Amino acid sequence: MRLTDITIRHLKMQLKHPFTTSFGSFKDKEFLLLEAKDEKGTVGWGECVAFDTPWYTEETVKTCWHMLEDFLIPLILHKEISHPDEVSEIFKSIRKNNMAKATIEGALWDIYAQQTNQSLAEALGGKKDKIEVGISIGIQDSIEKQLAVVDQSINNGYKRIKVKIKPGWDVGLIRILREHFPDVPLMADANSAYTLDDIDVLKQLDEYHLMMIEQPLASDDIIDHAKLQKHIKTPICLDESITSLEDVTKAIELGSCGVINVKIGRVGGLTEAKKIHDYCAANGVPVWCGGMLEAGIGRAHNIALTSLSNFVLPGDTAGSSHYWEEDIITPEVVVQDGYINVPRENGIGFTPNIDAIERFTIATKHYH
Ligand code: OSB
Ligand code: MG
Repeated sequence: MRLTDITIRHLKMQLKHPFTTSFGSFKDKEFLLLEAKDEKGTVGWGECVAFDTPWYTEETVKTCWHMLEDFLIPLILHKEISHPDEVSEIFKSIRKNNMAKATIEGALWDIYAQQTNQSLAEALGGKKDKIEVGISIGIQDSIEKQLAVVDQSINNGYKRIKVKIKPGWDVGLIRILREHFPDVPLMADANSAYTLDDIDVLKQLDEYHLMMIEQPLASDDIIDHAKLQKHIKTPICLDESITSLEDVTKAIELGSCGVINVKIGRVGGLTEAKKIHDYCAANGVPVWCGGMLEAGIGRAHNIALTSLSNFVLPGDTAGSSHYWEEDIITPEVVVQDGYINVPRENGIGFTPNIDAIERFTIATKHYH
């Protein structure tokens, strides 16, 4: 493969429902799409998961475009590549900026899969033909609304419910959810809203048999999480803190978590995500695939990754219609009885809907 043309598009899509976390709320999603063509004319797609503000990690739409245009694209254009695993070596001189890197790497994996006549799932070594999925529910305006959304999600077949918590919207919420839904697989995500001063509150969650609590403490911490895990029974799942396989090995060694949320963008691409999957499988640590409110291209990559065998817990890859009035792929991602079928067509297995993409695009630039 030798990339000869790259197009970056900046899209803005309105979310069906505003999404609220411990750090604030958003009504629409701005993100970059990358379309890459190689010398044989094969086209691959990558979606950059960075948001327009750095609330989740430090990257943003603008930092990613800057990294892509000024550093990453010049390193990779016209370079002969035999396998996408080589991308990390090509980008070795660039520190972090994982979401920007993953955008190009994802497009190359798509091209690689097509040229080797495989689905992206097969190219990654995924064996499942369907994946089990859960749903992540943002903070609602009232308990009544929260109960209604959870109830609807259970009725829609989602295999586990994740709710967002923050100080003041935690034990009370979980207690009421457990009164109404005593047996539903339930977990809470704090997006790093707590500190070790909150141990007493977090301990109170122990009695509600949550599957896990996701990223309770600082977004770059693994030391305090290890301390916290000694005081609480609920398994800790790390999200923000995990940016590489190396982070995973250290977190497991320290006892900072019992579960890992894998996000392709946060760890710098599918190759690193697969390495994390393999390491966790060998060490008996369950993993699941997180979400970044992706549009169809990113969602397709998540589905392919989740087809690997150690993705044993339902992920956050809900159906297209949960987020969008209209997604940018055909067919859209459909969840039935809590499962998504893994496509078997070559590449990502969904067709980018260029007409929809153009309508959501607010800026475009070509590189060759
Ligand atoms: O912390 O997992 C998170 C969305 C945006 C950024 C971070 C997170 C989330 C979610 C929703 O929880 C995942 C999704 O539905 O895509
Ligand atoms: Mg999270």
